[in-house]
Amino acid sequence: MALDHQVEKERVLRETRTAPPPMYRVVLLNDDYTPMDYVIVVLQHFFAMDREQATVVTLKVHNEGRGICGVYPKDIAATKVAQVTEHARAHQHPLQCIMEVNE
Ligand code: TYC
Repeated sequence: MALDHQVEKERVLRETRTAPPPMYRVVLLNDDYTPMDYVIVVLQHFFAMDREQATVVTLKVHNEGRGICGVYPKDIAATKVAQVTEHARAHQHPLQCIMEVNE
């Protein structure tokens, strides 16, 4: 019967649906040595922020210990973390950038 068919289709859909993949926050951590102006440039360059947004995030990290740079799929978040870390080390700054699952 058409109704049985519809009910069966709905059951199959329900049982095979998969949750969307988790997203990841990229987070900057505060330290006592990395210059503010350097952090602002990093946020503009790697996270496409304008100078004003980058300054707000930098001051948040400085005052609160950490701040979110953006939320991305896992591989993009991992690439951002690697790029920021590599850039900071190349410029002798101890800046720490991490990723964490967004729920
Ligand atoms: N606390 C640093 C200073 O006083 C500035 C800073 C901001 C460092 C953000 C890291 O992720 C950071 N120069």
